[in-house]
Parts: sequence; C-alpha cells; structure tokens
Amino acid sequence: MAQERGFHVAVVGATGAVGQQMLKTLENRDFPISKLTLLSSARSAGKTAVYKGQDITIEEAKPESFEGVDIALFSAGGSVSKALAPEAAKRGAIVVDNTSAYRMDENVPLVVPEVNPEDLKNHNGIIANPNCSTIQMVVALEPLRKKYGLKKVIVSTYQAVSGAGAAAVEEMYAQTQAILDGTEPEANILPVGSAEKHYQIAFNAIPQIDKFEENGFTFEEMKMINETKKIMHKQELEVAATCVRLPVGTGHSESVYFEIDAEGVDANEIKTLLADAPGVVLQDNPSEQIYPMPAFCVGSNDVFVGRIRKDLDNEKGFHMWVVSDNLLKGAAWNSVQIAEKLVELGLVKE
Ligand code: NAP
Ligand code: 3JM
Repeated sequence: MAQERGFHVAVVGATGAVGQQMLKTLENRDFPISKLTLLSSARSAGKTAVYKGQDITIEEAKPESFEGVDIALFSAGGSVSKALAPEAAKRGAIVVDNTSAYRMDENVPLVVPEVNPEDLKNHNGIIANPNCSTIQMVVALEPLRKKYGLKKVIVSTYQAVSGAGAAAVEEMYAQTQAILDGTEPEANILPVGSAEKHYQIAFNAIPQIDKFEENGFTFEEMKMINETKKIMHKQELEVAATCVRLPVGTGHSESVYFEIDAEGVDANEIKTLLADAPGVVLQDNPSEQIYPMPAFCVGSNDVFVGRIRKDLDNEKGFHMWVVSDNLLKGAAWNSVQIAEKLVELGLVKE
C-alpha cells in the first residue's frame, strides 16, 4: 500500500458507510499515501479493512492517533469531530470534516471544489465538507449564479437511506423482507436514532431528516439553507428546503426551483451552460425519456442534471432535477477532492 512519497492519511469512521467509500475513493484516485491509519470506535478496533489489496488493522480513535498525520478525513459523527478534530489539527494534521460540527464556524472554510476552492487558503487546520444535499445542489447552481446571478432557490429532496448510515440501510432491507413475509416491520433508527418515535422507511416516505428546529424546519433543511449561502458567499440569497427520506439505497434526488437575475433566458441556454459545467453531467432529453435517476448514478463522482424547464409564470424562474451519489460527491469524493486541491495548492506539508 505505502508509496515512498506521499502523505500520512488518517480516516476516522473507516468502518462506516462514508468511511468505506473514502477508502475506495483514495484507492481509485491513487492518492499519494505513504501511511494509512484507519480509526473507529472501540467496537471495531482490531477488525481489518482492505486498501489496495492489503489488510489494515483498524484502531480506536484517540488524540494520540494523529501524531505524524498530514491529512485526517473525519466521518464518525459530530461529537467525534468536536472531540478529536482539534486534537488532530493541534498535532499538525489538516482535517477535512464530513460532519456538521464546524460547517458554520466562521474560521472554518466550507468547500465544494467546483464552487469555492480559493476558500481553502484561509483554513486554520480544519476544513468542513458540506452536507450531501447541499453539495450536489450548489454544483448545479454555481454556473447559473456566475452567469446570470441567483435570487431564489426552493428545493425538495428525495434522499437515500445510506445518508443515515450503514445500520439504516440494514434496517430498510429487514423491514422490506418483513413486509414481503407478511410480518410487522421493526423501526428503530429513522427518522432520527435518538428521537422518541421511529417509522418504517420500507415502502414509505418520511418528511423528516434530522431533528426539528423551533422555526418548523429540520436541521437538514437548515443545513441546506445556511450552507448554500456560505459556500456561494451570498447571504442575501433566498433559500427554502423540504427534505424527505425515501426507500432508495444510495443516490439523493432533488427538485430545484430557482430564479435567476436576468430576463430573456430560455431553458436551452441553461442546458448548454450546465452541459459544460465542471462536475456536471447533463441528462436531459424528454423525447427519449432521458433524465437522471439514482439507481443509475451510484458509483459516479458526478452530479447529474435533467428535466430543465422554464417556469410558466415567472420569467426568471426555472425548474431542474439534480441527482448524485450521496456517499461520493455528497461525502467521500468531495472530501478526497478537497485533499487533492490542498495538495495542488501546496497547502499540505509532506
Ligand atoms: P455509519 O455508517 O453509522 O458509520 C459511523 C462510523 O463512525 C463508524 O466507522 C463508527 O465506528 C465510527 N464511530 C462511531 N462512534 C465513534 C467514536 N466514538 N469514535 C470513533 N469512531 C466512531 O455512518 P456514516 O453514514 O458513515 O456517517 C458517519 C458520519 O459522517 C455521520 O455521522 C455524519 O456526521 C457524516 N456524514 C456526512 C455526510 C455529508 O453529507 N457530508 C453524509 C453522511 C454522513 P464503529 O464501527 O466502531 O462503530
Ligand atoms: C449526515 O451523529 C451525528 O452527529 C451525525 C449526524 C449526521 C450528520 C451531521 O449532522 O453531521 C448524520 C448524517 C450529517 C451531515 O452530513 O450533516
């Protein structure tokens, strides 16, 4: 596994749904790694994970685990990041954090490489990876903001179960089997593990992702709203979100309504712009039933856009359908892409 030259990389949450994709992505990208440290809770310590055909023993994450680490990729939940990301940064590592722990901290850049890579230069040891639903939306919206200006965004999401972790996916399979067997499905995880009530996700749609805030929006919805404004450096942007969990394994979909700051633009112009946009694949041909679907986007790093049409009442309004692999561009790939950008910009010591 180890190359002579490269970086000491640590993956925190290596056994998780995101962590496993981190390993695959580092391997697929042939990221320059001289040493790979895999960390989890005490529960998984001693197990092994495979990287480039080699078994690596997983260790329990502790402050000392980060001695000598250059880049630490965190995806083990907010409380783990709160406790250990500063410990890693203190020891000289650059942290790319996949949780919501630091995203809105003004000293922490919140980065999508297609949108605001230059923000990486202002890091203080921790860089935040946005929420999966935010990332795929801003990749599709940024080219439009740049060319026409953006006034308003209203998004409804159709989110996959893998966004809630490996155990949630297992529960969906078990519920599906129970229902097919004619028995009662058991629900213990969704919509929120720590909440009072749990609902089946199999053959269902749950309009709650994360806890509720006082204002009636959920935390997931507020993440999309606040993170979009921060990444685009546009506090005045009007954003509203409704986030819904569906019984899809992997691949988040979004119906996005947006209003640009220009008149006389038609849908074909928007399609041409997005066809050439970085990280975007246009799949938009209604006459041949061509549009993005999660089942066919799994495993790709791209953001797929289709169903682009002009609003019938608002001259500046448009609708589009945006799909991406929530574990890749939504998490693992965006993090590794940030790490690649840090290397390219000379921001990591070797
Ligand atoms: P998961 O499948 O449940 O995996 C959780 C991982 O965290 C496991 O590796 C687990 O290790 C580890 N872990 C749990 N408690 C720990 C502790 N006290 N110390 C060290 N490691 C610990 O969850 P997931 O879907 O991979 O998501 C993990 C986190 O990533 C989420 O909680 C979220 O904050 C973030 N996330 C971000 C996005 C995004 O949009 N950017 C998307 C999904 C998730 P064990 O095997 O030892 O339990
Ligand atoms: C996606 O336990 C936790 O703190 C994790 C909750 C979580 C988050 C989060 O808030 O970090 C689960 C799934 C996310 C996220 O990306 O925002």
